[in-house]
Amino acid sequence: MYRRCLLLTLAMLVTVPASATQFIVRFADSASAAAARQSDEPTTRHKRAIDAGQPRHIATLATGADVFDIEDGNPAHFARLPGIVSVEEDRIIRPAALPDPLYSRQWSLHDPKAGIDAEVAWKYTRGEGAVIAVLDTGSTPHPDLDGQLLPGYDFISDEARARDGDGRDADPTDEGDWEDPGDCGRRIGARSSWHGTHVMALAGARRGNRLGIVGVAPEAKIIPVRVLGHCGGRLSDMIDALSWASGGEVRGVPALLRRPDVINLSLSTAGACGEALADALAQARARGVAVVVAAGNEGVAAAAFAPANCPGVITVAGLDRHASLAWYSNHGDSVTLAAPGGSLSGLRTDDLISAIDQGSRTHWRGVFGYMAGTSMAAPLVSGVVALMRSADPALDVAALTRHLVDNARPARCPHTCGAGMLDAGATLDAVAEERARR
Ligand SMILES: [Ca+2]
Ligand SMILES: [Ca+2]
Ligand SMILES: [Ca+2]
Repeated sequence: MYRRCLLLTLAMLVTVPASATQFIVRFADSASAAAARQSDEPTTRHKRAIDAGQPRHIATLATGADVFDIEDGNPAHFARLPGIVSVEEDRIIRPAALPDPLYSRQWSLHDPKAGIDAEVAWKYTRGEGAVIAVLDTGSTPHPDLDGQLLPGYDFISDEARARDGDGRDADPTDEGDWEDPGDCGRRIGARSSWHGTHVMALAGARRGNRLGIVGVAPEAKIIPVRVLGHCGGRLSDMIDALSWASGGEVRGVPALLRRPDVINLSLSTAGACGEALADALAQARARGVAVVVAAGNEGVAAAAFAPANCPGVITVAGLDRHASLAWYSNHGDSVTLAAPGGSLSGLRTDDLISAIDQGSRTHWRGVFGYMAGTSMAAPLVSGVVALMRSADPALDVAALTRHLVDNARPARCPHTCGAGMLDAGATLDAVAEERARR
């Protein structure tokens, strides 16, 4: 019977690569094993010089199995040893492969100096139970966002701006924000940006799907809310979107199924924070929803741009590949903290890779591409807020902000960038510690 087992096993070993020379062998009884181990005696080794097929004993494992080496790598030579039950290749084992192929390019998450130390934060949570609303250009079908989105809404009232044939509607699909020459007060045209898709995936792209990137909070859900279309969006639409996305009532719009933990605003407009906008933001905060906003990309004081300059928001400046304030980033007293936004130096790998669409105008197919800006820095903070809420749902907006600020680490900012650089690991350590003390 053992002989038959051996033959079957050897038949399966046909696929062993030619380079394999070590095998793990199990014997039926200790006498057979002991006899086979004699092959490592010096006299037999000497004999091996004229017999490359002689199995040479290397070691005995804790389970009682034995490891043999065969010089020419042909396991058929085991046929000469009596009492063998099984033979298998002593395979090379490697570290578990990272299943998201572009994760290695996400320096913003794991670079020792310029990254936010996401892996430490993920020891506690990957965002289970948390929800992030992203008010932006809407979403486009993308495999790295499959299953990540909750029902959203399209708040663009103006049909021409929306490009979907009507005003507000329940479908927040990004219809493309391409510009022809002369559109939007600009002489040259532009491809569609797919800005909302890029921002959403930075915060919450799927993990472990063997595709693309990993979001900061890959187990959190995202509510796509469309407020930006062709040549941008109206403040009034954004105000209603903020009210709705924080659990408020908006006439004609069905209520949210689940109030989000954080709203991401990777958008800005020049000027003071108007009262209507400030009201909507204050209401969101009162409902327990944190609002994270981009500082803006004009390279000046963020105080000149709304909603970066609004009270009660978490305003995020952009850092480059070297953890210094990026040349384009707004800065100053309105900034709460900074996060990686990319260098925008022309070397694209120093920017942030995320999900986009390949279509130059309308949706074609989901791919991945690099972008830079405070728009990319903000969703990293929103993702960390989702992680914090997942780790401790009792945290209010003041506590969330305090944890981000207290656990930020120093960044090189010639003009101030608030508390410094977002540190997801230190922040989640602090949240877990505080929760354990309660
Ligand atoms: Ca519409
Ligand atoms: Ca629509
Ligand atoms: Ca992925």
